[in-house]
Amino acid sequence: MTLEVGVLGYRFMGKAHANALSRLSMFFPDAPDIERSVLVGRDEAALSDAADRLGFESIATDWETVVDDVDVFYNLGPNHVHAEPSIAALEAGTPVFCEKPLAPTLEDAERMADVADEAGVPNGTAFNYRFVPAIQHAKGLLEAGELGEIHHVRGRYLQDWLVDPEAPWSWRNDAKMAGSGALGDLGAHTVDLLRFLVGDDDLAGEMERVSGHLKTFVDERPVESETPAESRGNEDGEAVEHDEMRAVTVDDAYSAQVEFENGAMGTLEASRFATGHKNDHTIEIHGSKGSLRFSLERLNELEVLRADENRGYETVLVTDESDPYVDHWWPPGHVLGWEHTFVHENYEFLSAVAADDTFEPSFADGLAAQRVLAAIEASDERGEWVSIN
Ligand code: SOE
Repeated sequence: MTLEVGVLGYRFMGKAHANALSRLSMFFPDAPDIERSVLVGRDEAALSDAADRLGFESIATDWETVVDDVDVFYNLGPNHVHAEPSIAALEAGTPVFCEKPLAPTLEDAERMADVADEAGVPNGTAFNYRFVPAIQHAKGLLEAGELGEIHHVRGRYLQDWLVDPEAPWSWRNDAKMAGSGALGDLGAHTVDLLRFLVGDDDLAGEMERVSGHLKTFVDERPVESETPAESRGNEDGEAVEHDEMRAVTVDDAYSAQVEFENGAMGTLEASRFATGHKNDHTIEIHGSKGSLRFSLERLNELEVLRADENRGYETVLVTDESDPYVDHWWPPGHVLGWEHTFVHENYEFLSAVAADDTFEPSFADGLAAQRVLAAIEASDERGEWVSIN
């Protein structure tokens, strides 16, 4: 059976997922057969051009006609269009894969996760960094107890694309469309990765309470009439006037302290103002028997320190065919990159759809991350620690 995939969104994330979909049969021969069936957006001309480039059979400007017509629905639009199309698809019994953060608000994320639960069809939140081979390797070490009891967990996601006050406004700067700024866009990844790595009950457990701080450094930005396909900009294709300034209503950066269920301490941070850092996501974990470090900028490596060996951090090269997913690509040592994480997550999600199985990270995982983000925001507003419930 061939799965007909409908995709809403055709810029940055549309391209990343279309690339993944086009690689599947080439590198993952056991993946289900899929057809890039229909690409959904608002601007017909841009959509048609994108459909040609990204290999889609057809286009549609109204998602309502698509969601129950396809076998799988991908929601890769800006955050404010995550809820309604995803809910409609799930209600029609169509499996949904949705970009992160699951929604701009906790309320929307709750509605989405509730409907996903009732629908009982495969659903996924696109936290692609779970599918980095080195991260899966780290999870294996943690699950095997090789780091012992977890005491410290640190997650930092640094970018700098807004440090220039003239950098253009986009939906990512707007609270109604994005929900939050660096917090939701980058912090969601960190929170999810930490839940994935140490969230099990015998490790740190879930995050229990947080103390957060949010900061907006530049409160208005110029808008541009055209947004290049590669930018992080106006993915809904909205036309705007030159020289117009628009308010920035989200955070440019956040930091948070976290207490985990089992007593571990965490610190989280993300910024779009970290000069010189383009896409620098770092995770550090310290346990009673050892420590580990991962950096997205060196994603084929994992640094592991074992207390009983007294050799400091040693670099594990996660490029052998025995490493997760690597056997599907090139001979040992031929490194993987950012785009491979999308291929891996698409492979896992579509395999779950074909088998009518559950997939993780699900909408429930998207909601769990959103609860942490909402608590960080509430803590910043109230100036006190906030429990996550
Ligand atoms: C933002 O700059 C962004 O593109 C995020 O939206 C992605 O989720 C992240 O993977 C890279 O940075």
